[in-house]
Amino acid sequence: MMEAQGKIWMDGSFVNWTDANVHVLTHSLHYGLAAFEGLRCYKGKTTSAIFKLHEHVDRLFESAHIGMMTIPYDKKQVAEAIVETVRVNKLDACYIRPLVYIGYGAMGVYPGDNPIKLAIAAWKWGAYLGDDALANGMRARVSSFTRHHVNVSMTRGKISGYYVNSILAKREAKADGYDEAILLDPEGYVSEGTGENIFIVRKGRIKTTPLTSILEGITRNSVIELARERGIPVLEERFTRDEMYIADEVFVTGTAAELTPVREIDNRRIGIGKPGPITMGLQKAFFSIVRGEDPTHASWLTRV
Ligand code: PPE
Repeated sequence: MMEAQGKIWMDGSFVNWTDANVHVLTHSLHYGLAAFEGLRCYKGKTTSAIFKLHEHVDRLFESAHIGMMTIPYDKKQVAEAIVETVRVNKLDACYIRPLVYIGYGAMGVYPGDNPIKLAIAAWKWGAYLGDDALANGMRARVSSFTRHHVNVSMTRGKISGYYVNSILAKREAKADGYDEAILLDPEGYVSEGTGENIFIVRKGRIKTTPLTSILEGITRNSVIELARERGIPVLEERFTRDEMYIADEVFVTGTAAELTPVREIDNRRIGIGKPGPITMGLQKAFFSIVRGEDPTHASWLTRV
């Protein structure tokens, strides 16, 4: 359960958490066309900072554009509202959720001139897959559900309705005792997790899914950059489920999941069954940057 505390930004002003309500005939609630983002703010030694704020704001606008929703603010206003939401709630480390949605007006699939609304909430959120998964790796299964076909769901957009597929896959995985699901694309190649991008490591090389069937993860892009800086080759190339089984290391990335190792897939041990050296090296590098301990990528952070 979430703690009902603090304020939520709604259409230009802050409202109390418990008053941040919408009408039950809000269009997006019925048909799932809404766009959202997830950002994290990290606590550093002297100040807190939001990771890749502008990249997330850009993607929110891109998702809205794909969904033909015109956000009634510019990017600068949205970025400022996100920072303000963290400040007002006096949070030093949190997850931030902006949501663009189609409001109350006409019902029926055609949204007509219904207003486009924006809300921004922030709350404390620990390790998405648990502290143990972050340290020791998680167990995943390949889902019985297929990831989106590119002409059914345009995965470059972070669109709410697409997550029905994620929820079904996640519930199935959890019911079967796994931590997470890995979905295959309609052609049978590995696409991504329910809320994470996926990487495999074999013989010192990294492979990650190309952008055709996945969300272009901001953490993914950052980790690719960090790996290449360390001289580790990264290929954006399709791979199969058996290639995961025989990988030396597997890990997933996402704002919520951060960089989580995978120690087992479909009851097959990955590598030695523990997070490997490349995974843990990249995880350490990532956390040092976001916590402001390593100043080499200061431009990735926006101070709050
Ligand atoms: N793929 C999917 C499907 C996805 O939802 C996410 C983020 C990613 C990849 C990684 O993207 P990025 O955060 O930019 O590195 N998933 C968000 C929602 C998770 C949730 O349960 O809610 C997130 O991590 O914020």
